[in-house]
Amino acid sequence: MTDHSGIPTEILLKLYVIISKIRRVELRIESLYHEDEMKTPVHLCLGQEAISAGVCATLQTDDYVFSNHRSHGHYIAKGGDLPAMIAELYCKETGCSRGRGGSMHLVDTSVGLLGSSSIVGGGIPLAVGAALASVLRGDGRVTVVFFGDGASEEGVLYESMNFAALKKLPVVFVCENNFYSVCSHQTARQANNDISMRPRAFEMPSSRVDGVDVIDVFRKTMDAVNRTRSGKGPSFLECRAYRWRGHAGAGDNLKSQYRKLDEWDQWMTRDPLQEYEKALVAGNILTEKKKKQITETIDKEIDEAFSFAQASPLPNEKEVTKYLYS
Ligand SMILES: Cc1ncc(C[n+]2csc(CCOP(=O)(O)OP(=O)(O)O)c2C)c(N)n1
Ligand SMILES: [Mg+2]
Repeated sequence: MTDHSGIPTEILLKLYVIISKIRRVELRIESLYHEDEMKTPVHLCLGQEAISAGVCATLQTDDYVFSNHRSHGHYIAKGGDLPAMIAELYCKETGCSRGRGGSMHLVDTSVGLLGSSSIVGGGIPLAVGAALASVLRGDGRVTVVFFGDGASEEGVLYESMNFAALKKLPVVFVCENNFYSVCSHQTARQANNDISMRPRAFEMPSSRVDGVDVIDVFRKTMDAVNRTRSGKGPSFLECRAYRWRGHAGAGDNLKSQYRKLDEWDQWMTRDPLQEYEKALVAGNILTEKKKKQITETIDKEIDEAFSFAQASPLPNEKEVTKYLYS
C-alpha cells in the first residue's frame, strides 16, 4: 500500500468512510436484489470501490463527473443523495432520475454528477463537451469521466482525447480496467493491453494506477486534477482493479467458467477496504472504536435510504414519459 504520510487525517478518514459506504451499499443491494423489487439491472462495483473514492476525494462539489453503467460508487463518492439513489433502483418517483432511469442513469446535478450513460463510452464526449463549456464560461471546474476497459475500445475515446488535448481542456479520463467487458477478457479483445500507453499518441500525460490502493488513486488523481485545473490540459489514468461479481445482477458467475480460477484467487487476496483499514490501523489513524462508529452510522443511513425507497410511490402511470427527452 502506498505511504499515506502527508495526507491530512481528515481526508484519510473520509476516504475510509467512502470506501466502506460503497462496500456496504453494494452488499445491501446484492442481498435484496433477489426480491425482484428493484426493477433495474444492477452492475455492482465491489472490488473497485477505491477508484471512485480516491478520484472523487480530489474534486470539489461543483466539479463535474460523468459515470457509466457501473455507477453506484461514482454517485456515492461524488456526494450524491443516497435515499434518492436507492429510490431510483426501486424506480420510484423520488429517485434521482424520477424512477425513469434506474441504476444505469443516476444523476445528481447538485453535486456535479451530470449523468451516467448505459451506452458504453457514451459519457466520454459529453465530458469533453462539459469541459469545453467550463473553459468558455471560465468557471474553473474540472470534469472527470469514468469508463471501463471495454469502453476504451470505442472510437469516440480517441476523437475525444484528441480534441481535449488540442484544446487543453480541463478533463481527466479515468479508465477503470477490471479486465472484462461482460465475459470477454481484455487479452481476447485488445491487440495491446497497455491502455495507459494510448493517450501518449496525443501527448497527454497518462499513468497506470493500482486501483485497489486508494492512496495511489488519490495521489495520482490529485496530480492530474491540479495540472488540468491550472490550464495545462487533460490527463489519463488507467486504474486496474478486479470486478468481484458478475457483469450484472447479484452474485459471482464463476460457474460460467469465463474466468480463470488462478486469476480469481490472486485478486481475491487484494481487498481495497481491508488493505486500507490495515494501513490506517497501523498508522494509528483508525481504532476499533472509530471503525465500529463509522460502520454503525453508515448502516443506519443505508437502512433509512432503503425504507425511504420502499415507502415511496411509483411514478404515476399517466406521467411515465414526463422528464424524458425525445
Ligand atoms: C455502445 C454499446 N455497446 C455495447 C453495449 C453492451 N454492454 C453493456 S456493458 C458492456 C461491457 C462494458 O465493459 P467495460 O467498459 O469494461 O465496463 P465494465 O462493465 O467492466 O465496468 C457492454 C459490451 C452497450 N451498452 N453499449
Ligand atoms: Mg471492464
